[in-house]
Amino acid sequence: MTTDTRATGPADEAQWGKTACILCECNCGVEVKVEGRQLVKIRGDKEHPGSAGYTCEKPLRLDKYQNGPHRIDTPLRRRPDGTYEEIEWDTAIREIATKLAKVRDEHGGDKIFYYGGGGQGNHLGGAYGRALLHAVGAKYMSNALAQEKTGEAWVDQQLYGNHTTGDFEQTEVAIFIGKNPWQSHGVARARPVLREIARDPHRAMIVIDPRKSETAQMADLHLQLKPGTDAWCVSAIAATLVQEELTAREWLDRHTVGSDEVLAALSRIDIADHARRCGVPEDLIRAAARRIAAAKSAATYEDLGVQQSPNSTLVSYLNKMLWLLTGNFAKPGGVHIHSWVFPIAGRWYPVPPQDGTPRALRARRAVGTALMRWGARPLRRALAVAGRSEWSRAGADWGANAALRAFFEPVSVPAARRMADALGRSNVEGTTPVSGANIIGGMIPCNAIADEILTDHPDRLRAMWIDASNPAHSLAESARFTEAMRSLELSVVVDVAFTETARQADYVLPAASQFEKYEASLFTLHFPHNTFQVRRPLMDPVPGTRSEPEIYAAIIDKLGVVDTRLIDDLTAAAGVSRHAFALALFSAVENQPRLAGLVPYLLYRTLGATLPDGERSLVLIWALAHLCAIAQPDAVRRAGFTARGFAQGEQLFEAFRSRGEGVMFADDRYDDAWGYIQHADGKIHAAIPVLLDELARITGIEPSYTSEEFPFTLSAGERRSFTANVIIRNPEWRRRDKNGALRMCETDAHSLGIETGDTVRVVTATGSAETSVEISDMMQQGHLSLPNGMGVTYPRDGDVDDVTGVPLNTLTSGARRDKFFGAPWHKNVPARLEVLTTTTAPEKAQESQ
Ligand SMILES: Nc1nc2c(c(=O)[nH]1)N[C@H]1C(S)=C(S)[C@@H](COP(=O)(O)OP(=O)(O)OC[C@H]3O[C@@H](n4cnc5c(=O)[nH]c(N)nc54)[C@H](O)[C@@H]3O)O[C@H]1N2
Ligand SMILES: Nc1nc2c(c(=O)[nH]1)N[C@H]1C(S)=C(S)[C@@H](COP(=O)(O)OP(=O)(O)OC[C@H]3O[C@@H](n4cnc5c(=O)[nH]c(N)nc54)[C@H](O)[C@@H]3O)O[C@H]1N2
Ligand code: SF4
Ligand SMILES: [Mo]
Repeated sequence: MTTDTRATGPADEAQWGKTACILCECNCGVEVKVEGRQLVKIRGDKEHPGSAGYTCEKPLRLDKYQNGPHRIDTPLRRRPDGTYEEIEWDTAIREIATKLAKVRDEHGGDKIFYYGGGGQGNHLGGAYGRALLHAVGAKYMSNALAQEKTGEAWVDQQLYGNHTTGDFEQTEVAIFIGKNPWQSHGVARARPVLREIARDPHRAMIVIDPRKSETAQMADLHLQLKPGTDAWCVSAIAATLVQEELTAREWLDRHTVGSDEVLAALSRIDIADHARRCGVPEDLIRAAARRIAAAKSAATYEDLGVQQSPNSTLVSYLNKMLWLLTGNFAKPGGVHIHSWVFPIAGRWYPVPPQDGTPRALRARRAVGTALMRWGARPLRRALAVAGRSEWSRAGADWGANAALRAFFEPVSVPAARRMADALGRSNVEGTTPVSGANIIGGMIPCNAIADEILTDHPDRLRAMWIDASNPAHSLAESARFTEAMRSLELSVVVDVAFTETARQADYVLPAASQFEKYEASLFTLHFPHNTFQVRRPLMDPVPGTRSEPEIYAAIIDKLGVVDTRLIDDLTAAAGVSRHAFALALFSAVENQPRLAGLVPYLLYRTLGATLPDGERSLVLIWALAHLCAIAQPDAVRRAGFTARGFAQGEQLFEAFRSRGEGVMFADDRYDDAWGYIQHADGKIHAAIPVLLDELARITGIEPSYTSEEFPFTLSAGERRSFTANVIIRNPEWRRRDKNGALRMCETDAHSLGIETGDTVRVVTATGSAETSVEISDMMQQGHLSLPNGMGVTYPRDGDVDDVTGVPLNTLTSGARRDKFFGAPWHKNVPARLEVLTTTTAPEKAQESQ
């Protein structure tokens, strides 16, 4: 039990515990008053280093995530008739491990697919899940990022090999492209930050959105384009920068290569013609470009409006040209590459310390690596023997400490890289075996998953492990994904709820909730002050549920892929000291590189046992703290962790563990952004030939996505005040818009003879759904918008399942996707409406008589 670790203070404060909101990637710090198992009061935590007390309206009802009939508390096994029976944990673990091993042995471990591993607030479990991938020899995995962010990630890789974030707190001109931060956040303390920009006459906001979204309503310039035409709109802005000579030529010459090709391509764009195609007045496009160019600083943020629309990868590239061509990189208010605790997708990059590298480093690295590699076993044996008495333990610790001091600097980067590459899986590249889809950041496109299963290709996927995600609901074309799941030899779902995906799985494993175990989110994307919060459990797990680290460790135990002598030796080393353990672990991995991917499991089973009761899963945070300090020693030092070498990671870990409100772990400098570029020449590689070709191609295309049969464009997935993916299933958590109405403009509604509150059937090429209508002046003619996160089952009065709102992916198609990285076009679904009830129209008619 963990009550003793919670906040102390006046009697009535005793039940308040620190944690975070888990409803979006911002993970604002909150304090929660717990009574029994209820989260009775929730308030922003002023001590949180990122959110500083801010929250939006959503977290107040987090209890509806924590408690309710949706929670499952026993493993379930599917019967042939599709119903589920409760089974014991031991049975579940044994049967699943046996079946995983069978698929591995008969078809190869690479036929086992891993999906998910975390949501908006939980990444610790998924990090342990990476060990399972390695234990079965899996190769392919994916998660929700591969249906939104991988196109942008690829563009980032080409340009500078890293991830960027905009400085919206300070920027003079904020540019939001298919992004509505008022509702969806993504920017820390989004609403005060937006209000501040809107209020300040010297700053400006430019919004590119077919809707007059809450953010667009605050904008100085709203480019209300036709849905799906961003490629023409954003290229016209970039072309204006070039053709009106508003680019930062000198800066580009100094800091980039290939910008001439970009400038040449953009100089060929017919701005007036592109303006016409996207439906935005040419004057407005030119005004936007001039405002950006005149500003001291500008930063852009693109999101689903373009990432789940046609030409998404090209638009990601064009978006970056807006700040790049104007030199808005690595300066206050601009766009920056930032530090990480651990990159959620992509490579782990060490940034060498600036105080010079000792000359003998290479020699010491060679000696240190050789010693680790060849001395691994004797070292472990010695530590095991030393662990037996206090006297020899002290001596062994002294020796280990001295060895680490001598060799840490030269060997820590290569050793850490080995582990980070294995865990980050960024070294998995290429294409998928069946459909040939591009793998980015180690992930296959979500839209390719069903293609990789529903085939008789010998290399098709045969088993799937799904953790903390609901793909049967959240991925395009639910029916096809469901069919794919059912055709597998084995499917396992780990979740807190009996989700749409769980209802298709062979086994369902009930997880402890995010308030019942240690958790953390790896969305550490801030600049210059990057923060990370490790959250303690607020209560014990619901009996019958288990944390993911426990689940993964139990399955890997059963798979029997790790020599028990290694576990014994590492445990003995952990008994000596963390120095000794680190040395033993590093050398074990150096000696047997395949162990790198199993590190989370090895840690959990060995060093984890030395942590106080209940804190075992924090052992991975220990490793992450070290990886973080090894990767960015200077930024971590500036954040106050001034010890050197191994001790710096220890210092950071202690802070992660003890500061419940979160920790500012890195203090970046504007100049660091240059050091964070991963190209050897330290420059931004501005030209991406394949996308410049694509730009030339689309200039010849007249965008048109609708037809006589489907005259509307449906945006399937608007973020609203009370949507949060499907983290909270209970529809009662919504204080407004409970049913998630379809928004449309007045002209369209009246031409169909309908009013707010009427019911229509939305029909697409894939499916249809009934929904109520809300007339909204946010919408332009021909554009419809439905909220995300709806349409899930929820048990009413104990057992009857209710569904509130539209399950969007019954309407979407897996085939309509980006040609490069497969992102679905959820924001651009051709649709028609059939009017079902028009209750208000006759009333209106009566009123007017
Ligand atoms: N309240 C709430 N917040 C959330 C979430 C949530 O479920 N609810 N989910 C979180 C997640 S996972 C994500 S990825 C983010 C997403 O955050 P956003 O991408 O900001 O959210 P959306 O509302 O999906 O889309 C943003 C805007 O794209 C516009 N749009 C539609 N079609 C087009 C188009 O063709 N071009 C352009 N330029 N714009 C278009 C829409 O009108 C909308 O205003 O939100 C996060 N935050
Ligand atoms: N049509 C359409 N489809 C979309 C979108 C859209 O706009 N339109 N948005 C897309 C986007 S951007 C995203 S990010 C995805 C999100 O879709 P998913 O990745 O499927 O995420 P969620 O729906 O939030 O599902 C998270 C799951 O984690 C479970 N969970 C919560 N806590 C825990 C825990 O501690 N442990 C475990 N094991 N499970 C837990 C929840 O019960 C839930 O089932 O949806 C995508 N799908
Ligand atoms: S939903 Fe997002 S912005 Fe709102 S409180 Fe939660 S983490 Fe913060
Ligand atoms: Mo997302």
